[in-house]
Order: sequence, then C-alpha cells, then structure tokens
Amino acid sequence: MQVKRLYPEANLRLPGKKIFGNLDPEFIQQRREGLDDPEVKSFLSLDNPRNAPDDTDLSPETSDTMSKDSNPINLGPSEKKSVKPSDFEFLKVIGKGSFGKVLLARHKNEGGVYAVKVLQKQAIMKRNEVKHIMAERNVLLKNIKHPFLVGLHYSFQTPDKLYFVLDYVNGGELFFHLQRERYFSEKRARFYAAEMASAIGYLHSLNIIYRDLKPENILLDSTGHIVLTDFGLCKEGIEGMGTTTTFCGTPEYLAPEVLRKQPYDKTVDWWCLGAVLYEMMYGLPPFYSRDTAEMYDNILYKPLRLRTNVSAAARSLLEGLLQKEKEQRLGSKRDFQEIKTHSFFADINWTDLDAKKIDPPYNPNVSGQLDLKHFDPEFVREPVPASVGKSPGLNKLVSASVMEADGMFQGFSYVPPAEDAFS
Ligand code: ISQ
Repeated sequence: MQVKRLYPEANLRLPGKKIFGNLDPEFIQQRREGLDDPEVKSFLSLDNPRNAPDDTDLSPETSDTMSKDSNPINLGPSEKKSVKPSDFEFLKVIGKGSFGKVLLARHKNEGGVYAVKVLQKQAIMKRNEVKHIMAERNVLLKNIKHPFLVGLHYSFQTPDKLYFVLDYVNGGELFFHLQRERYFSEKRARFYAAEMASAIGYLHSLNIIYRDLKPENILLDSTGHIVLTDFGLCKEGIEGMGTTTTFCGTPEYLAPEVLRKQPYDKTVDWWCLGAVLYEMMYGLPPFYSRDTAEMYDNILYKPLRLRTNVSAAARSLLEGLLQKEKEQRLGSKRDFQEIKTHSFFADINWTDLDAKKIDPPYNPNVSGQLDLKHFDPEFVREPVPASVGKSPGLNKLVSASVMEADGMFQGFSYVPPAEDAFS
C-alpha cells in the first residue's frame, strides 16, 4: 500500500490484501465441528486439561466483559457483577480440584490477599456434574458463617468460569503436619476433632451434609485453628430422611453406605470425623490397605480393632463414629448433641471453642499472609494459567458443547436472602 502511495505514477498492480482464512459462517461452523472431532482434539491435546485452550488463551484483558454470557449462573447475593478477573493479580496455584483450581490472588486496588476458587462451567457440564455445582452454589448461597469454615467474600463469573473469592488460609493442610509427625497426642487430636465436629454440627443445623471431610479439605489457619474448605460435594435439602446415592470422595474415608451406593444421611459426616480422628491418633486411616479393593472390603466387613495405646474414652468415641450400620452410629439420633456430650470431649468448653478462646495446640508459625511454606511445592511452582486473569477468546472456537447446552445454567434460579448475607 505504502509503495503504491509513494509512487502513484508507476501504476503498480500489486496483489490485493489477503485475509488468511474465511469468514463465511458455514465455513466457521465446519471448522468448529472439526475441532470438536475426538481425533482432532486428541491430536491437538485439547482433552488434556493442561493444554486446554482455556489455559492458553492470551486474549486481551478487556475481553472480561466483551462477550455475552450465554451460560449465566445466578450466584445470588454473593455475586458482585462489577468484579472481573483482571481486578486480581493471580500469584500461585495453591490447590486443585476436579473442576478447577484454587489460586492465591491479590486484589490490585484494595491489596487484600485471597484464595480464589476458579471453576470451569464447561468442565462441569462435560462431566455432567451440574448437580454438584448446584450443591456448591446453593451451599455458598446460604448464609454460612462459622469460625471453622472457610469464608466466602464474594463471587463473580465470566462466560466460561465461576470465581469464588475465599479467605486465604495459610497454616497448611492438617495432614501435611500429621505426615511429618506420624500421629498427634490425644489432646491435640481432641482439639482438632472438636473444631471439626462444631463446624459439621453447624452445617447440619442448616440442613447441609458436608460429606467430603477428607485430608485435603482440612486446613489450619495462621494461628493453628481448623478451617474446612470445599463445599463442592455438600448435599442439602436432606430434611425428612431425604437421602441421596451420588458417589464420590476419597476411598480411605468412604462410609460403608457410600461405598455400597446406598442412601446416606448426616451420619456420613460422623463416620468421616471418626476416620479423621482415627488417623490423627493411629497414624493411618481405619481399615487401611495399600490394596484399594481390600480396603473397600475392610470398610464393609472387617470389624474395627482398636489398639489400647489410646484412652478408653477415645476408643469408645471411635467405636461409636465408625459403626458400619449408620442407624447404630453415634449421632444417628440427636446428631451433634451425641458427639458433643461424649466423654472424650468432657474437657471441651464448646462456647469457648467456638469463640476461639482455646489456644491451639500447635502454631504453624507463618510469617505473614503471603507465607506459602506449608503449601505443596508441586502446586506452588505451577504457573497460573494465562486465562485465569482474562476471559474466553479461543475458547469460543472449541466449546461447541457449551454452545449446544446454551442456557443450561439458566435453570439455576435463586431468591436471594438478606443483602449482607456474607458480610
Ligand atoms: C483457602 N486457602 C488456602 C487453600 C484453599 C483451598 C481451597 C479452598 C480455600 C482455600
């Protein structure tokens, strides 16, 4: 063009501007379908979460709000419509779950540091786990506030992701400390079990089954108090013996009824508490075997045997919580009341416990909010996916399944409770 302008008299016949590709809608549709072909996907490794276009998207940050969201989720009162991913500086990956990641993030203007849980709408739909996210969302929408449950500050979404801005908890996973020390003293195990029991009792009072009490969901805060995370698999609406048979969880802690895919109820959480308490005191999960099939068999059929190196009160509690028949299990009649009044917890003043007036038995000794010393280095080293701070771009080309399911999330409706539900 410039040459033509500089030498108009030469009347040059240069080739016209070439557009690489074709903007014909039919052609684009064909390419889209081509990208959705399993063989093409496999060749491009699009099925590998690490290589998914979502993680390589380098579209400009301004696209945060550019594209219209065809799959909006009603996040209720916690949703802040004005917030966008680019408001945060994403620093480190600190956890991974089945739907996405948990990232350490700093709010650019306000400076606050948070754990931001990022869930992919597409992954949720692909795995047909809409029910689970629904449970997560609804659980998060309830006005959940408890000293030993991770706090939600607010949430927001882009066309392809949900973001939950949570407290950042940096004392490390409880089991990171347990692995280092093999087992805990009875006093220490009692303190952690009491804080967990209090949080579970509170969830049950809101008609929520936590169901997913497992090592990676139990954190310590900077002063050594318990914080339970991840409500992704919580079940709710369980009043009146309404039960469910959805299967998931960590094999070590699966209650017999969950393994059998039988209906379960709140007592599943008391089984899990028993499993955690057992591991804290004996150093291994109950019914443990390196052979998973054998462990399943043990959970279902092997009688619980408790070595006498722990107190009679502790053994009595473990026997009550690890009852294979859920109808016989401690907590099956009066729920948390039965646990609270067990002799193992005789020394616990539950009011002081909830007010954090009982000194934690161990101080994680973190030097500040950004101290990552207790986090798994495997996560911490991992770079933050480029797309986390941005929005879909390339995604649009490959997410035919998302487009087919257009409006799928619209079905989530919610009547928000009080304005400041999460304050
Ligand atoms: C908060 N802080 C650290 C890690 C976390 C993992 C999951 C959810 C919340 C978290």
